[in-house]
Amino acid sequence: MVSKFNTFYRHIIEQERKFPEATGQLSDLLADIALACKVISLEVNRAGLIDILGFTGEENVQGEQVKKLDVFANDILTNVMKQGGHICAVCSEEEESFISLEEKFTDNKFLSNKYICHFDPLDGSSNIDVNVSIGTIFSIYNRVSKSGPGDIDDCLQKGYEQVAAGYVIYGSSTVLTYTAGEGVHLFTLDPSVGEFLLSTENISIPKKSRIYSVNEGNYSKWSSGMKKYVDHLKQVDKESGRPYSSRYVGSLVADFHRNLIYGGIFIYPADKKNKNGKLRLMYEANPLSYIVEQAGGRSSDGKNRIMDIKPESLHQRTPLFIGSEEDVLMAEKFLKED
Ligand code: AHM
Ligand code: MG
Repeated sequence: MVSKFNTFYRHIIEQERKFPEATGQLSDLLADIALACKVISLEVNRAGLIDILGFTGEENVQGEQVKKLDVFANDILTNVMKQGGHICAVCSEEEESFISLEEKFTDNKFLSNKYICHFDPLDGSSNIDVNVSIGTIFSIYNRVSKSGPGDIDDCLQKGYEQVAAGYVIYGSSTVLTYTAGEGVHLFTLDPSVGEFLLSTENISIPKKSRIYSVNEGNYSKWSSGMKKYVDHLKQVDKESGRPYSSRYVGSLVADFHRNLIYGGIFIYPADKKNKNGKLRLMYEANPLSYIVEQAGGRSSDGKNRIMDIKPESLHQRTPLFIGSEEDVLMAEKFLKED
């Protein structure tokens, strides 16, 4: 239970005040992201109506072209980032390359565009048209270059260099979960006041769970270690809490969020067809890994810690095993047999 009424913005400012050298820019940047996500949330809620009225891809009553939701989310996020002036590069799962940005407030005594931001603007795209939860994932790094617009080295940093990460789920309510390295905190959007209000502070993921989330339709393409691991989870053994329950929404943010709260392991492994799995290191795996580790969980590609992987390209994929620590450790043990 939260004892005091607190907004997202007030919470991040309070967190930033713990560091005397902080300039307040990270708080402003996170507030910009939250604003963009409120706009996306509104549009997601209207999506069903837009479909009924047959607008998508056509002109609406004002004679404007109606954008697909994922394009809309990408445009809102990149535009808000461009206007905010806090970042020197924005990288999006929807864009081939990164967009570099000049410093905006040149009279500021601090370098204004000191951050890099990565987005998966609308994760769970296959669920957009069927009213199942989807979300936005974001990740923030300090720039490594000294000045000017950001470059590729700014954009390709290891996950452990993140200064903040989070996601917003557009579901039965809109929730925002974030970390800036001081625990994981959850906010719920109150649509009547238009604010994200603090729901839970310092979330910790259960050390061991009874839930696994994986697309089991790919079973025939898995390695022998992966097959044995999932077979193991399904065997009956009261003492170790098996069989596990299977829960798979098909939206990473939604599967991850449930497992963060109840405990669980989410897996998207490598398989015969997708040698590096399906999910993207920079846009999906790294931000969720930062969150899970802050919550006391674990995240790996089956062998190595996700946040230690040196990225070679923006859209690089990685196998992902993420969630309750003991479950991820167990999965890694089975994969060693491969
Ligand atoms: P997306 O970014 O195009 O939505 O793809 C990522 C999604 C994840 O949200 C989800 O976990 C996964 O793809 C589902 O993949 P599959 O349909 O192969 O199970
Ligand atoms: Mg995605």
